[in-house]
Amino acid sequence: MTRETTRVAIIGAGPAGLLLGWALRRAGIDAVIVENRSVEYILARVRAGVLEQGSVDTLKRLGVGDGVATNGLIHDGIYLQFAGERHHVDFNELIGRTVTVYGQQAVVADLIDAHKHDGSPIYFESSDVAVHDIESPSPRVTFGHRGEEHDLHADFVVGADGFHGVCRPSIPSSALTAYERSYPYAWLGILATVPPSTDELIYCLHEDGFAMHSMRSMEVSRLYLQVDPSESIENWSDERIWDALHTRLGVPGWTLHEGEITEKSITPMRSFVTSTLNCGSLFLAGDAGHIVPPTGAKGLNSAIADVTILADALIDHYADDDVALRRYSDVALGRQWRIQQFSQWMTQMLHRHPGGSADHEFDYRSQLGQLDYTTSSTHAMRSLAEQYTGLPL
Ligand code: RFL
Ligand code: PHB
Repeated sequence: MTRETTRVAIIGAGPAGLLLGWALRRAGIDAVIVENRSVEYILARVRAGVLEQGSVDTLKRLGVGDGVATNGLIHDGIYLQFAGERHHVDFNELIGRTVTVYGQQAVVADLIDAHKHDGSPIYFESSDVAVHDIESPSPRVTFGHRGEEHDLHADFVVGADGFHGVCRPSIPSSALTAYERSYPYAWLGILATVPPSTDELIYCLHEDGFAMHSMRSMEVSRLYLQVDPSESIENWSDERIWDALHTRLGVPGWTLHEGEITEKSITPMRSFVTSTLNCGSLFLAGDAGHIVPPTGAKGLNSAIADVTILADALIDHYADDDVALRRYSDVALGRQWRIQQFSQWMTQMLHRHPGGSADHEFDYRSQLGQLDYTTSSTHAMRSLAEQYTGLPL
């Protein structure tokens, strides 16, 4: 058994864990990151694509913003499409803010690169990761790594291990309530090697269901289709996917360009929030504490927001000021519930609710009314712009 000590033991090398480890390291606070997947697996994982202005500012402030500054695509707004018409919502014109298209994969690659040169140790491919004694001031993490058993002692453990991690379940059930809802739809997402057919993201409500056109670069497009959650990816040939995308996204005078599909998968949609992000010496950050449906592009940005708040609170703690650390859970969850509301609103406005009932047809027409209002009232567009580009920390 190898015994080690550190200040902060971080579980998970996703964006939350990597950014926290990096922020602490820059402040001279020792941290160790324990991850159960391989570095190759993490670098290949395709997920979110849009960074709020505040997330970009955070990456730059922490010295890991060169990639996003060089390769990020700044977008002034988005398109909302419904009833066969496409409407532009110009955030920059409405409120003077923008978003940046830069894949989560690239954020993670930049962070791993920074850690390699001058960062916290990362134990990739760890097995049987478990947290102990979280209700005491000296918690521990045990794990196997390259045939050795490790016993890592820390002042704090941070669960940045995503929705399916081990940290949230290690909080006694009497200390935590889960608030959640599921949605009767899922997203089929593809990556295609073809220049985007649009300059900014298109979110579309069509009679057949939601569709979206996003991108990763000027060479790679990312597109999504609403499908049933029980749908199997085997039922979706490339041809069927492109046909559905043409049908849903098509407007007169516009062409959707097809390309080779290099990745396709189906992601279920869920909203989930824990009642607390703190139990004793354990703190949760990112997807470990909350999940949103992807329609508002908030998952990655929320992880970055949590970490920004938590890193500053831990830095204060080591400067003998505990106020922010004690308030972390309340502050992060307060912001999170606003994001939950926005993500739920965007999701319900833009997806076709399944079923053949009278409600179903009523809902669709009511959604068209909501979209008509949202794209024609300056007040409504400003509200959308404010939330999509990111609430202040
Ligand atoms: P992550 O990225 O899930 O990272 C958690 C890390 O913890 C590791 N881990 C463990 N490590 C050690 N021991 C254990 N027992 C462990 N269990 C897990 C995992 O391997 C992983 O490396 O969480 P983090 O850092 O909080 O970041 C959050 C974001 O990843 C997430 O919010 C978004 O990607 C959500 N999301 C999307 N958000 C968007 O805004 N737009 C999107 O298009 C979008 N697509 C997605 C997504 C999430 C997906 N998931 C979770 C299945 C697509 C998918 C497929
Ligand atoms: C993406 O590019 O993957 C993406 C963009 C915006 C969203 C969701 C996903 O709301």
